[in-house]
Amino acid sequence: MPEVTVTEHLLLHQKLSPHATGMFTGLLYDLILSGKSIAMRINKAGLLDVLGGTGMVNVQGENVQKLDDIANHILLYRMERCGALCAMSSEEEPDLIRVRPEFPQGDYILIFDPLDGSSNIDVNVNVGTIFSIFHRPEGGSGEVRLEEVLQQGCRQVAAGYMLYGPSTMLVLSTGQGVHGFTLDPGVGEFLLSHPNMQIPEQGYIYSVNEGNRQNWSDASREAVDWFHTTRAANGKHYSSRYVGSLVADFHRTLIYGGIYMYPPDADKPQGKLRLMCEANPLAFLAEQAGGKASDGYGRILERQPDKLHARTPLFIGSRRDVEAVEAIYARYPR
Ligand code: AHM
Ligand code: MG
Repeated sequence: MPEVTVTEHLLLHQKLSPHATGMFTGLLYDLILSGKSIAMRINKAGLLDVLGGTGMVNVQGENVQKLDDIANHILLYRMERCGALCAMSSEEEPDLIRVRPEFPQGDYILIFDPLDGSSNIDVNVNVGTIFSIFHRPEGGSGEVRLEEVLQQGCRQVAAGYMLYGPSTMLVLSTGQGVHGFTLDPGVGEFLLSHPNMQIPEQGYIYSVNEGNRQNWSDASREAVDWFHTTRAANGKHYSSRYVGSLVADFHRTLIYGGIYMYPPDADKPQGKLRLMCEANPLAFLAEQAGGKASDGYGRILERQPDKLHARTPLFIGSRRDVEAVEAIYARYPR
C-alpha cells in the first residue's frame, strides 16, 4: 500500500470537509505530537518511575495514576499553545480550561480523556487518549461560556483516539468515515493502515463487566442475557471479551463488530462513562463506521450534557446488536 501520512490524508479530504481547514490540520498535528509523547512514556513505563498512583483522587473520585497525570499535562501544555483552541476540558480537570490570553486563540474546543483505561497501566494492557472536537458556536466572542461547550455530540466536527498497544494507532473521523493510522516508530509518523473502517452489521462478541450484574436493573439483565441466548453473526453463541479499557474494547468492536455495554447500576445510576470525553467521541466514530451508540433509550449523540463531567449508560457497536438492546429497554419505563 502506498504510504499516506495523516497530514496528506487530511489535505486530500480538505476539499470534501468544511472542517479540514489549515487551522484544524494544525490542531491535529499538535494533538498527534502529544499522543506520540504519551506513547513514548508509556513504552518506557516499566523503566521510568511512572507506574502506580500519585496518591491523589480526581474529580471523578478515582485514584490518579502517575501516567494519567503525565498524559494530562502533556496535552494541556501542548494544546494551549496550538493556536486553534479557545477552551479545553479534560477528564482529569474539574473545570473548563480557557486558553489564556497570552496564547494565540482559535475557534475550536477540545475535550479529552488523557489516558483512558489507566487502571490497566500497571499490568501493561492497552490504554488510550480519547478526544472530541467542537467548533465554538457562531457569534461567540470574549471568554468562552460553559454553555458554549456543553454541546450535543452530533455537533462534533471530529473525534478519535490514540491507542497505545503493541503498536500505537490513531483512529480518526472528521465526518468523512473512519480512518485508522499506525505509528511507524522508525520515522515517527502515523501512516494510513485502516482506510474506511466499517463496523459489521452484527457481531459475535459482547463486552460488559458482568461483575456488576447484581446491581443491574431488570432491563439491563435482560439485555445482557439476550447475548447469552441468541445466535451471533457467525451462527454460534456470542463470545465474551472485556479488557476494562474502553478504548481497547471499542477498538476491537470497531474491527470485529459486536457490542460494548456499560449499563447503569444501583451504584452508578447514570452509568460510569463520561458523555463528553468518552461516549460522544466513540459514538461519533461508531456512527461514521455504520454502527450505533445508544444510552438504551436513544442516540448518544443527541444527549444534551448538563455539565462537563456528565455520565451516561453506553451501548455501542454493531447496528443490530445495539438495536436488540434498545428493543429490550423500550419495554421498560425509563
Ligand atoms: P478511566 O477513564 O478512568 O480509565 O475510566 C473509564 C474506564 C473505561 O476505560 C472502562 O471501560 C471502564 O472504566 C471500566 O470500568 P469497570 O472497571 O467498572 O468495568
Ligand atoms: Mg476513560
